[in-house]
Order: sequence, then C-alpha cells, then structure tokens
Amino acid sequence: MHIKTIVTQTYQDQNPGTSGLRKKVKVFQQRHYLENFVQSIFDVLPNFQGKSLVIGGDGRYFNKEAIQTIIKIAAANGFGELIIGQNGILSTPAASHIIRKYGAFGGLILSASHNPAGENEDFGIKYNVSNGGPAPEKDTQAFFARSKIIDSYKLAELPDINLNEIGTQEIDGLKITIIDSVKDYAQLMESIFDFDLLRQSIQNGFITLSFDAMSAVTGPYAKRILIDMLGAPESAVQNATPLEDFAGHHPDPNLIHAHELADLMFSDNAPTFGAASDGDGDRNMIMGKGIFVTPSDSLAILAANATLIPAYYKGLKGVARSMPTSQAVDRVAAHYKIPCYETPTGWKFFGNLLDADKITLCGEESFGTGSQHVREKDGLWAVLFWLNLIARRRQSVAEIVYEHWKKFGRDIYSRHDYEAVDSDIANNIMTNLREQIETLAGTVFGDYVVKYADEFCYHDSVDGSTSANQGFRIGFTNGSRIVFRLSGTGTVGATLRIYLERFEPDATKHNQDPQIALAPLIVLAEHFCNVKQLTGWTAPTVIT
Ligand code: VG1
Ligand code: CO
Repeated sequence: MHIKTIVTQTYQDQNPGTSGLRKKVKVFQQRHYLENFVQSIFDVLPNFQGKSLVIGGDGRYFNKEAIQTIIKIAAANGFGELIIGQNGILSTPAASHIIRKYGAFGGLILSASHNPAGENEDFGIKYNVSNGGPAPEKDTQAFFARSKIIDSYKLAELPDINLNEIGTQEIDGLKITIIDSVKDYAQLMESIFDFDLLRQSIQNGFITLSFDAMSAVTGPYAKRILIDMLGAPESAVQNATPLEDFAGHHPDPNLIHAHELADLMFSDNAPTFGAASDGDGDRNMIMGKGIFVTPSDSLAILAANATLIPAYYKGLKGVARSMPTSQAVDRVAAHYKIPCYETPTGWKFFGNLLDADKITLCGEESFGTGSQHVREKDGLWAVLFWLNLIARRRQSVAEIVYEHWKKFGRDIYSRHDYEAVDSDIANNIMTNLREQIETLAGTVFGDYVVKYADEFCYHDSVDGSTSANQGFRIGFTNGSRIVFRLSGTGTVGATLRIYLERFEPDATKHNQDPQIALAPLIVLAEHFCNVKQLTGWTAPTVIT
C-alpha cells in the first residue's frame, strides 16, 4: 500500500464540544479540514497499530465522502482492520456496541446528532474509546491541541471502498469489513428485554404503537426490531428511510420537532404508545395516549421499575443523571437506597461510573437514557424498556406515570432554550451570572429563598479528574432549582439553556401545566440572566 504524506495548514477551531466536533458541512468541506482532525486524533492516541477501528454514521450529507477519506487515513496510520456499517450507517448506540462486542481499539462516529442535516446544515465527528463510550475530556482536549499545530497527515492510496457489500476484503494486510448495521444491535436488544412478551402484547393488540424515526438513522433499526422481530404492522414506523437531509426536518425528538407524532398522541386515534428518536438514534421521546413523559421522569420511572426487565432482574448498582436533569431519579435512588451521581452534561462523564460498575442506569433531561449495555445513550433501548414495562405492568403510560408521581412526588420540569443568541450577549450573560452567584445564598425572592448558588465543578470519583465551569445552579430552600448553561453542540452563535424545576409532593396537584406551575421560577430566571432584555426576544426559541 502506497502511503503519501500530505502537507497541511492548521485550523484553530477544531475544539470538540459536548459530543464531538460539530460544524457546518461547508466548514468540514474546507481543504484538509476533516483530514486534519482525523490525523490529530491518530497522532494523539497510542498503540493502535494492527488493531481495529469501527466507522459509521447517521447517513447525513457528507457521511459517505467522509468515510472514504477516513478509510484512507486510518489505513495509512496502521490500523489492522476497519469495521464499517453497511452503506456507512451505524446509529451511535450500535457503534458503541460494535466497538465493545468486537474488542475494537475505538471508533469514529460521523454525526451531528440532533442538528439538522444537508449541504447547508451540520456535520460532526466523534471519537469513541475501547469501552464504546465518547473519548474523555483529557483526550478531546489533546485532539484540539494537536489540531492547532498539525502540519501534515498520512493518506493511503486506495480505491474507494464499496460500502454496500457485506463481507471482508483484504488490501495489503488491511482488513476492511462491511457489517450489517442492525444485526448485532438487534441481538443485544433481544438479550435485554422479554421479546416473547413484547411479541404477544403487540400481536394481540394490547400494545399499539407509532414510532417516528424522523428520516434519520433509527429507521432500519426500528423496522427490523419492531416490525420484523416483534410483529408490529408496517404502519407502526414512520419516516423510516434515512435521508441525507433528514427530509429537511430538525431530527430532535421533542414536542416541537416531532409535532406530527405529538398531534397523533393527543388525538382520539392515538395508539397506546408513541416514540421518536433523533438523527443518530441515541435520543428518545416517550409518549402515551394523551401524555408526554418528561425525559427526567422517564429516567426515574425506568429506574423505579428496572427489576421488571430481564437484564435488570437483580436490581441496580446505582444511577446517575446529568446536573441539569431533574432530581426525580434521586428520589428513586434514595427510596431503594442505591447511590445517585450527578455529572456534567454529556455522555462522556457516565463512562467511568459504568465501567467501575458504580451505576447501572443513567440519563439526561435532553431525551437521553442508557445503561450498562453500551456506553452511549440509546433511543430504541428506552423505547423497548417502556414497551416491556407496559406489557409487564399491564397499564397505560399515563397510569404508570401518575402512579410514580403519587409514590415519589412530581418534579415539575421544563427547559427553555434561547438558540443562536449573539455570542457576545451570551458571554455577557454568563459573566453576569458568575458575578452574582457567590452572593446569592440566603437572598429572599418572595416565596423563594436561595439555599445555594454555585458554578458546577465535577470531581470524577473513578479517575480523580476535575471538570470545571459546567453551568450555574441556583437551589431554593423549597427544593426548586434553576440552572443556566451554554450549549456545546450548536454551530451558530451561542445557545443559552435555562433549566427549571419545582417539586410537588401533593398528588392532587400533579396534573398541572409545567409552564404555569413554573411561572414564578421563569420570572426569577429572567431576573438573574436578563436574556429577554439583552436580546429583545419575548420568548425562548424552544421549550421542552
Ligand atoms: C446537548 C444536550 C446534552 C447531550 C448532547 C449530545 O448538549 O443538552 O444533554 O448529551 O446534546 O446529545 P448541549 O451542550 O447542546 O446542551 V446528541 O443526541 O446531540 O449527541
Ligand atoms: Co443524538
């Protein structure tokens, strides 16, 4: 194999965010841009000669071209085998599983997840380590540092590889294996859940369902599992073909972007269960007839019911949630006397806790839940978990949720996003918050008394590392909380996220609209950050 060394010029903006490097496609298409970043990763990682690398993505625009380039760079850098999803397709949880199952050195996942796709939209790339999880911060910082000084990359002179044909070919000692994108993942799901019970419940009509794959990567996975294996009718999976532009939609499963599903679930024709996933298949939105389950509640409910699922019959070691996620799961952990960890936003912080067997389940308020089975959040896994729960408990989604609230109380929750705010205004907001935060404790705002206010800094109990500046928390004596942080996944301006939470123990008050129940906190949040005043906007761009 002939290997060329290509001289390159550096880019100074290749800093991975919450989940990989995300930029506009046009940025990635700049000369050597993708090549530089991939070579920077390989320059930093030690000892992968002869080992295998998993490659796959969510099928968005630029996925296939990027894979051909990565194949040539990985070959030139000395990997022994490249394991690639057919047609370049691997959902994020499937890629995580494949890295683990085949003992790969790591993997490159090509996705900008919930960001829109297409020629003028976003692309992304993320490196996952041998446990199947996102590279930890110390690695992503090293990739960035290297990218700022890189002066060349290596490229093998290979023909483009046919990504369509399953099987292994060998080129000068390098194995290139194209695998079925779905098979291993489907087998994993079958080993976790009670597929016989699910088949029965779907086929006898106890469970009717609608799953929206949002024209993104989950379509083939949902079709194989829900239709072929569990016997749901074809009509149960919507938008099942992955398209390069996700049909122009925003592949973020929430009530706004998955509004067709939401409309159906609140109509008279609603099936018993509805769900949607995001661009790369790691997020989930859970709905029942006439009810939307807040992701923070979903995590708590899965934790409280885990022992009904075959893989978790023995109970949970512990649970974890990202800092802005509501405290609903903390109540479940306290009840069952298991540890509950609070980590910064982003899946990379759960990996150590999962590897050390300190937790079994974890999740985030941003429609992400997962467990020991992989090292990424997993959308279809959450869907199957809920289906298994409904089938075992023989209750509707609404009954399960209301019973949960009755037992544990309800953490009324909402997130307000101000997207693509001018970066200077956003930085200003954060600076102002930092200045106020130290003196807030003890301050009284009507019924709300500040109990603590700080900037979240995480100490990893497994590897001893510290991650500072992870968002501002303001907690009140009545258990309410406001959190502010800037998004690390956007590609335009800055996105301010405001997370609002209030605990309601009284079951007669559980049926409330969160925006009404949280109104005093919404006013307080504006008092602290002045986002409306500074931007001149009257409302958030997205409320979830
Ligand atoms: C967002 C979410 C975070 C999630 C991340 C990646 O990050 O808030 O919880 O882990 O997206 O999800 P941020 O920094 O924009 O708030 V995905 O499905 O886009 O990989
Ligand atoms: Co995602």
